[in-house]
Amino acid sequence: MTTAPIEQRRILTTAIPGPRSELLQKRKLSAVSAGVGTGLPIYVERAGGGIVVDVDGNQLIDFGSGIAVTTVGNAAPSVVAAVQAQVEDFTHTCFMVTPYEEYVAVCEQLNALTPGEGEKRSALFNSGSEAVENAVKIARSFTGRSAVVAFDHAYHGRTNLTMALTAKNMPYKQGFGPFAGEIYRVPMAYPYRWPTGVDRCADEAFDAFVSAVHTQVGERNTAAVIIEPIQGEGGFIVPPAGYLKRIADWCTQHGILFIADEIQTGFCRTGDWFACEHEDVVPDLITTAKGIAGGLPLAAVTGRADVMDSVHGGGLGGTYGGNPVACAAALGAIETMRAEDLCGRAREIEALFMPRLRELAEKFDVIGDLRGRGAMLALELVSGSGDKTPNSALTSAVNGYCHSQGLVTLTAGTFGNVIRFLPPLSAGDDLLHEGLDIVEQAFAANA
Ligand code: PLZ
Repeated sequence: MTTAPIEQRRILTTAIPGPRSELLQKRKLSAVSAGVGTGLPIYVERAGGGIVVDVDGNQLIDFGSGIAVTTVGNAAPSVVAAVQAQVEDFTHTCFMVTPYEEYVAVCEQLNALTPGEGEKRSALFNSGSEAVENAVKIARSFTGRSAVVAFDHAYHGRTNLTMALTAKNMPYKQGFGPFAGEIYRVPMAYPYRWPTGVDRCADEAFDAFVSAVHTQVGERNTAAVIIEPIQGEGGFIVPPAGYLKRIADWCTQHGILFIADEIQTGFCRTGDWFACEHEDVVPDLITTAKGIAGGLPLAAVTGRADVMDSVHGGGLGGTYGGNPVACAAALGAIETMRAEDLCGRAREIEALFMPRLRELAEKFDVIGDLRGRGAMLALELVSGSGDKTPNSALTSAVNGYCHSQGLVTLTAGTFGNVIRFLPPLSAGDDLLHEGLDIVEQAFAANA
């Protein structure tokens, strides 16, 4: 077993990817379905703090956290200890057959940590998509209505129902239909691209939402409205202040459940436990996954007790949902988030990144927008000189340059023109600064 801590330093020993990774990628191509892509095909041996170590001995700086998952850091000590202890006791019984305390304890934590003072209940699942599917099941069961309203640029998963909720065709939906019915799409309050300008975005987007639900769907047919408080895959789109609250309040007036999909934004990522808190919004249901368990597969639906308890006994479940090892990992991760004030750390990371990204945006007019919150920040790239045409070619070039220099970055956005930053909250300031140096060089070399 390797136990020496990973030196928190970027080291490039080969080109990226190196020869061992290239060999593994060759095996991948002949063994793994071509449908499963890899953004940066370095093969990982170890990871921790803010570093990913590959099989060639390269040490890359991590600005991706495995898509916002390893918020507490990779192989975080509290997660490792909890998993090791649990795995020796038992690995699985199925909570629906013979239950165990860890599942209940995770639900208690979720009920206490999510926004809202009222009584709450939770249910556990394996993936974010599965949590979203179950939130919709619960909303339909409670309201007796079937329609679900989702937004432009939304991402909610890759299963059949969640593909229908996801807005973007390529690569998520192309050729995979027919999709689940009774899903309706409305415009998103996207300040940077609102046709009549950022100042009119909040009011006009809200009016467009209300009008679309009223005229096309009918309030009394609508079970739920689902929204990511800051859109993730869609490009880290932050709606204007107050917009989420107006949507949530309008839902309450009409007996429609407001579902916050906090799968990417949750668990300290945006500087609060949940992004809704920043907007003083209390969702009826909230979906979580990713950051919850330090890298083990776990997801949840948490919400008002009357809503969650309206489902008939046995109506929710799954063989592995709330697996004991994943639950132990979550308890360890949540303990670390509390003990190390990782919400505070996410705000520090924002304070470290923002001035540097702002400077970059002033220097390069191809950076059309800089947005996000906490350790969830992004740059939207455009043609420049006032032309907002999405610049996906430059986005790929910048992303590729970062990879070649040993910085793991991710792209996002409906138009593929967003570079996003999701560092683990365990990464030290020096590494974060070094990563940002590389981002600067990437623009200098390509813009
Ligand atoms: N809801 C808000 O961000 C997952 C998907 C990456 P799963 N986002 C990363 C990809 O290309 O598959 C996500 C999300 C939001 C739901 C999901 C779905 O979570 O755990 O991937 O099913």
